[in-house]
Amino acid sequence: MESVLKNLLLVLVLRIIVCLGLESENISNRTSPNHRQGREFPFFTIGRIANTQCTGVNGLLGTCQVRGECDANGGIAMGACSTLTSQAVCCIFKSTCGGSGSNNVTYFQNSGFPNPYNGGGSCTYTVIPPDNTICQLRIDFGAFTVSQPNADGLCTVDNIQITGGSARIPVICGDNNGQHVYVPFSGTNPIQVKISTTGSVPFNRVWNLQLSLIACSSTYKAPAGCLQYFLGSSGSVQSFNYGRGTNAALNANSMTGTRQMANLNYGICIRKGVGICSVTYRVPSGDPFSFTVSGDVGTTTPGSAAASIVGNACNTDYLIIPNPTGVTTDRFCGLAFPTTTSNTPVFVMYYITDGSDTADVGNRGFSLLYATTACAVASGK
Ligand SMILES: [Ca+2]
Repeated sequence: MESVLKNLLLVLVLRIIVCLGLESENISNRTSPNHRQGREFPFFTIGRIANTQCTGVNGLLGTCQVRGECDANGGIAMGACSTLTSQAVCCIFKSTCGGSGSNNVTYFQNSGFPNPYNGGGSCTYTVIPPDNTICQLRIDFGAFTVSQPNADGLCTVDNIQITGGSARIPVICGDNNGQHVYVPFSGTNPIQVKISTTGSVPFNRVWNLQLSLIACSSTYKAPAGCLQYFLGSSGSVQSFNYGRGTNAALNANSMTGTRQMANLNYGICIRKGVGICSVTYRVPSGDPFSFTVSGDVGTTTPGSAAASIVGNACNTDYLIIPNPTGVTTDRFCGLAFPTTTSNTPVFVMYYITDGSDTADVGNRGFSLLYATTACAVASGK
């Protein structure tokens, strides 16, 4: 019995060795333009490897590359990315202050990550689009925690500024784990991602930004005008720096400041799948502060129907949901949010804030759930 198993194992090992030999020959042949015909695995080419996104054994996203290419580019090999050959590795790129590159995916981290950075100065990573087939940069804030804004929502101590693209990207700070932004490239001009921190203010600053190039032909490309683009058929949307705690900063009236970022004006879009007709936004249960956009949290009970304000009375900080059904206005503010359904060609809402919060007290922004709904099936079928 044991000898049978040994023989089977030997045959298996020999088969693997033969296969790997064929494939590695195939790879080396493919690097030469003179050898493009009649290979054992005609679907398997170097070009195909180089262009594929992969997930490394550490869970990070990388680019499938031949091992030597990964080493030469300064990447870290994180496991195999092809079942056909061990020469193809999932190549992960990490960088910190002063870095630049054109990789499909790069992780831009604070110095010493995952430990926090307590110092000051500016830290920039520059993304260089390889050519004009790349249209957008998606930045996922795997981690991004820096100081809170001042009481008016201005990021005066720490902030992130993203420049060089063809759209204005708001300056943000505070707690933004899990947030993301899309930045459209302006031709092949580079985009700078700059994090500025004030060393004289002690704070455990942490960032790990996933920078992904989005091809013009990609189904993940955001529609024009969308700073954020949510791909799931349902999910949650939060304003930048939304959180359960209050901002400790006091405003000019010695009242609790806001967590909302000042001077915002951006679009939040939801992907509209095939056969989908509408999207509904609602507040989650269990968080009375989930819509505290304008007003005084101390004197009005957040979440009560009476605390909701709509229409032209919303003129400082507010959400616009175009073409909502069942209501006569598209503006929403105050300290509560009525469940709202919209059925525009592109699912979008706009978030606008002004430059101060002196008249308000203790607002936190919003945390809404969304769910898309399929079109009604025509009767008589
Ligand atoms: Ca305001």
